[in-house]
Amino acid sequence: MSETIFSKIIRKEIPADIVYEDDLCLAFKDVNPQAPTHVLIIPKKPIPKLAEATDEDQALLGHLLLKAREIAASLGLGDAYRIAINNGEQAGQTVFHLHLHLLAGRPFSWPPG
Ligand code: DGP
Repeated sequence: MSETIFSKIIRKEIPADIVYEDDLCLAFKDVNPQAPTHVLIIPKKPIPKLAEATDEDQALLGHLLLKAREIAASLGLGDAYRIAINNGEQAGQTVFHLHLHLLAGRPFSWPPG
């Protein structure tokens, strides 16, 4: 697994606006927000992308989603938010450390661009 900027954020080697942390995951504000609220939720385990997660990661993946729910509630987002995962370059992934985007605070169109 190659090192990414997110590994450095996990190790606190570079700063980030952290909104939640536990043993398994870290959530911080996206440096290039695409909505008034834009938080990234990442596993501390460096899985490059969803396609490379394994059955062993089942509990971890569930943890990320449930934490996204909790973080959304703690930020007062109500039920108006979007969770997105970009998998692979052609789908818009630029940082190859699995992350959930939690976006809120504006209308979202469907399908996404
Ligand atoms: P994606 O395109 O799905 O791989 O999303 C990567 C996101 O990561 C993108 O929205 C910008 C964000 N990002 C990249 N580098 C940094 C950083 O150093 N700090 C923070 N907070 N966010 C970053």
